[in-house]
Amino acid sequence: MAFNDFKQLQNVDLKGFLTTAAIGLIVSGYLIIYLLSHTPRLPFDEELEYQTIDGKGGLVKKRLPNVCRGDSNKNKSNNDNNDEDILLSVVVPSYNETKRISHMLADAIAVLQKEMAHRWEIIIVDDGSKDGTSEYCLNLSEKVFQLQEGQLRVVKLSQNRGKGGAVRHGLLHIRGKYGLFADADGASQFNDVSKLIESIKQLEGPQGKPAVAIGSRSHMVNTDAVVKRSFIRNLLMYGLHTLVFVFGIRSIKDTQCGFKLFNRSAIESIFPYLHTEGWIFDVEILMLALRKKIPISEVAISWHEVDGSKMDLARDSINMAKDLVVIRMAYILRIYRDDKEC
Ligand SMILES: Nc1nc2c(ncn2[C@@H]2O[C@H](COP(=O)(O)OP(=O)(O)OP(=O)(O)O)[C@@H](O)[C@H]2O)c(=O)[nH]1
Ligand SMILES: *[C@@H]1O[C@H](CO)[C@@H](O)[C@H](O)[C@H]1NC(C)=O
Ligand SMILES: *[C@@H]1O[C@H](CO)[C@@H](O)[C@H](O)[C@H]1NC(C)=O
Ligand SMILES: *[C@@H]1O[C@H](CO)[C@@H](O)[C@H](O)[C@H]1NC(C)=O
Ligand SMILES: [Mg+2]
Repeated sequence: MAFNDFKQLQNVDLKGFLTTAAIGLIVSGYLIIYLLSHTPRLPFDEELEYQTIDGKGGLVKKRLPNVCRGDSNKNKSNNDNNDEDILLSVVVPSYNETKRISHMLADAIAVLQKEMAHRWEIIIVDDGSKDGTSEYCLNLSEKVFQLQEGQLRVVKLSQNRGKGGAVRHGLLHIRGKYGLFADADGASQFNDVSKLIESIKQLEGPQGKPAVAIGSRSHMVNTDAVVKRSFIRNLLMYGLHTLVFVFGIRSIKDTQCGFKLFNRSAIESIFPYLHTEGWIFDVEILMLALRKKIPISEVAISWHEVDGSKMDLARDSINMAKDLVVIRMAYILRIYRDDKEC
């Protein structure tokens, strides 16, 4: 009798212990992911305005349109070019880019003017640069490119948000039917945008379904562009590829290319739900697209390394790895939702 009692007690104790441990583990796991999860900050009021040249040597400041409200800038104020006609909006996230951006802009503007007359705009999202990137770009648009009012718009973020935050902000305030984001370093040849547009048109079909076309460098892994990068850079690249593969995106070879095209409806269904503001945001974009069954095409593009990377290899790789795990776990634990704007 006494012996049996003892055994029972032990059994209860062990069960109790295991249950407590399991609950503790789940709760602390949830708590850790919750604490590491990220909500993009709301834009400050001044970040909802853009600056552009007025074509007479001065600058004007105006309110940005909002994709989610469905306004493609329909307030036909004193804009002489018809805003609703904009085909392509190019968002350029820029952080301390005075040394690199002029090449990229020259390349882009030449292609845009040739391929789509006046039906384009460029939105520079200056992510709290300390080197006068905004002023530099406005000056270029007047003195070098001789653009018209509204063609090149500069949005200045008062505080640095990270590339993901800047791209999100830019794409949510475009006028075009299509939105492209492109790196300021001009690493991709802007010409290739026509390949992306061709590809996205096939995906969206006649009904204009949401669609995404992304540039890909996966055909280049064995070429100079990649092989010549430093050993450590390539090691980190392979590490990241492995991690991305493990944490869920297997159908896409190059997730990180800074040249991605979305149609308006894809922007509406992806970007309001994007949590990540750091470097790994590309992966969350693609995850959201996959979850929402938005078709994605990968298009091979030309690419060359450009010096002056803003990436801090040690710090940023660790953050990317951490954010990648957080994104996947947060969606599993429903801390991140793809049906609730953040
Ligand atoms: N908004 C924002 N953009 C940034 C930040 N850091 C870099 N960028 C932009 O992100 C783009 C890519 O930056 P790069 O420094 O060229 O990155 P990279 O080392 O070439 O990285 P990969 O292109 O992924 O190989 C550029 O347009 C930068 O201006 C940032 O803190 N905030
Ligand atoms: C941007 O420029 C400021 C001022 O020159 C500098 O302190 C900062 O480290 C720069 N950031 C990057 C990522 O280059
Ligand atoms: C504007 O650009 C012109 C031509 O490149 C240059 O000469 C001038 O110094 C620039 N001004 C400013 C304020 O950057
Ligand atoms: C997708 O973008 C294209 C751009 O031409 C547009 O025509 C279409 O309406 C968009 N799809 C939806 C559902 O809005
Ligand atoms: Mg680059």
